[in-house]
Amino acid sequence: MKDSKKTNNENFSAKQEDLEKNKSDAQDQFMTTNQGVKINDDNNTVKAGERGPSLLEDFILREKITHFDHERIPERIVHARGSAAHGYFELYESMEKYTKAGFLNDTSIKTPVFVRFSTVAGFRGSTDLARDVRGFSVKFYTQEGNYDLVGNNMPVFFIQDAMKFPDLIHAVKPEPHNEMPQAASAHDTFWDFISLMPESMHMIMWAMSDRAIPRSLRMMEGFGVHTFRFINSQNESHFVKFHWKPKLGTHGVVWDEAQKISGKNSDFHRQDLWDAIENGNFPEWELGVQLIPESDEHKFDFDLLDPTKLVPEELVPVQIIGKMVLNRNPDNFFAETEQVAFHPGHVVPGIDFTNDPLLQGRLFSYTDTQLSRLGSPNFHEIPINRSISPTHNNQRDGHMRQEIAKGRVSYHPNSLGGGCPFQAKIAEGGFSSFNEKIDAQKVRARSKSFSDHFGQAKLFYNSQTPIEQTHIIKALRFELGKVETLAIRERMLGLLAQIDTDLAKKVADGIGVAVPKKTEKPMNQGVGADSNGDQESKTVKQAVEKSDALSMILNPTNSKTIMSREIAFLCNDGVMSESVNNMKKALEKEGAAVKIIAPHLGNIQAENGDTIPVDQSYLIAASVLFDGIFIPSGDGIEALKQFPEVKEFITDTFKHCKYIAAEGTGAELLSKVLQSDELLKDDKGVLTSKESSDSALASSFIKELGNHRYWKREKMV
Ligand code: HDE
Repeated sequence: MKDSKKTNNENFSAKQEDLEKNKSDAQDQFMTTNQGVKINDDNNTVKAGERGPSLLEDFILREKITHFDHERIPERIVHARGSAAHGYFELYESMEKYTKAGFLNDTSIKTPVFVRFSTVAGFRGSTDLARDVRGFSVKFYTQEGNYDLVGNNMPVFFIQDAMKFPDLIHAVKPEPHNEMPQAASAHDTFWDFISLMPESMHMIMWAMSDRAIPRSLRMMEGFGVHTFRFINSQNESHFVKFHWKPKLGTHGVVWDEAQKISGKNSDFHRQDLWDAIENGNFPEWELGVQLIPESDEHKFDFDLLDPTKLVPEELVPVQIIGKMVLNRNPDNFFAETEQVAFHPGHVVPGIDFTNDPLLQGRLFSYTDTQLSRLGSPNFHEIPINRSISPTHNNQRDGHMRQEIAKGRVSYHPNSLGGGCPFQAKIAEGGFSSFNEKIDAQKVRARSKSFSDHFGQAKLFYNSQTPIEQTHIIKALRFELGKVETLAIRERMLGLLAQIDTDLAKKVADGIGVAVPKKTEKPMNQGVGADSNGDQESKTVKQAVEKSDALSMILNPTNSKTIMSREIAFLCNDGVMSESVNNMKKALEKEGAAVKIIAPHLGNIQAENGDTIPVDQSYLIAASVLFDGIFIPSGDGIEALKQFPEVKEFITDTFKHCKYIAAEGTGAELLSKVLQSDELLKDDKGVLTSKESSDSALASSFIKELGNHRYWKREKMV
């Protein structure tokens, strides 16, 4: 009993068609109650006389208010703030040798996906630019059922065992007595917990790097984090690590910028994703896998089951197997982005789990959380969660059941229903768990193979360029600087010293605390049943000591594209229209977006009388919302120096190591604002020309913008 395969296009649109069934459009329609009764007056309640009391019989009022009263559902306990989009996944080459998953076998299948990105700690209404891990959840609507790859933008995690997850989250969330701070890890409870959890050190390096403040959701890598399994049709298993590599490269902002963006536009990432898709700049990622034969399980200097470890790409290269394109924004935020329910346990035949103790805990948590968040075991019937392959079983009833199951049989085995629905044989696509051999004693313990807590933290730190190391040091100075309890700061310095003594010393210098001479042992250390579950840390020498893939700047997948980068043109009445138009044309040809900023909205009048429409005023725009600036030439440009906002625009762009181009009178304004020709002399991130409308300037500006930032400008610590 096998469903016939759909063609490529049929499959791709299958989810879209499925969602259509639930869409409504009020265009040209009467307003009605939820019972379909046309409403005659939606402005007034029924009263006893015009000025009299309202009547309880007003079923229209009661229905409207009751529905309103119940509009909110509990937000996700973690990953509450998110943004999502529809798209598809396409396979480059069949992975049949490793997995029998249909969507990874047949290159002609275009699999619909729904992808949700999120921050972890903040509430639903918090800011996008918090220093935080980003969730990267992909729901593949495959022909064999839904497959969810619920990952993050960092390849490792803070803890090794699910038992510690509630503690980690309680520590990072706002403190319980005063509910502060929002969407921030820079507070005592978080660092208290971390300072007692050496296993978190590798992840802390990632979280303190610029990976935690992405330039865009479209410019982040994604990782499955845990080691999973691919199972082929011969029931052979390979360990697999999943990677998403963004076509636009992996880029971050700087911390000062992130904090300012949070004030200027707390929806910065959400808006960027939405606008990119609306403008046809569909974000793309390639899917990569690291495959490890079952026989190599113990070949590494770390345990594949330990989620605080990554597999260096130098040891196992990432094989690119397909691409994902996001090409459609949701129609309704609540119905889709909010109600989508991911679960690492949503797997299809050909994909299976490992015994990673963090993953094992997750396999319980995600269904459980949907029950309280979405309120019913029928959450799979919500349109965004519905599988495109048919579902039949004997599960029945519950809140808000949509399906009308026919017949008298709701049990198996049965004879009255002809034995239906049938169980599928493995050859018919029935899921069967990998028959891993387990022969063990029941223990509540941590494997000794999990006890290297510093080796990969060192690898990560050593793989960063000096400027990236500087950012990590500054991030730690900021975070620990906000910690009020001295003992916590000291404990953290003790742990950092085990990663790198120079790192610890530099952080210590910034927070006015000395690195402790002796590292205090975290509480309850020891391995085994009498140790309260904690373990001794040891550092293992790594087979790989430096990996460019871990650095955002050296990342081999980074491209130099300026596609969809936003460039601000600082303009005024009296600007030279040729200067504006030529640079605009050159940038737009490369796919960048130009915004004309001026002291007022409406139009500005160019020197030659042309009118140029203004996109944003200086009151609304800010340097932190752009990737670079251009100051055109023109008689009116000098007058911009009287606006403090323009000055701030330029100095912030400079401070955040962004590229600046200026020509003619624009170049004069620039050097006046930055107040030092010396400052600009050796700065290759500032490109100026005495000429107006200089095409050579445009080409070098485009070339440099592709580098993302001119990091040489920033002082190292
Ligand atoms: Fe999650 N996590 N998590 N997590 N997680 C949730 O499920 C949980 C972990 C991740 O866009 C919750 O539906 C436990 C690792 C993402 O809707 C909850 C543990 C990774 C999302 C939950 C972890 C993740 C969640 C909250 C440790 C990276 C957002 C709402 C054992 C691989 C999904 C929900 C979305 C969401 C539990 C650890 C990623 C409570 C118990 C590791 C991207 O079930």
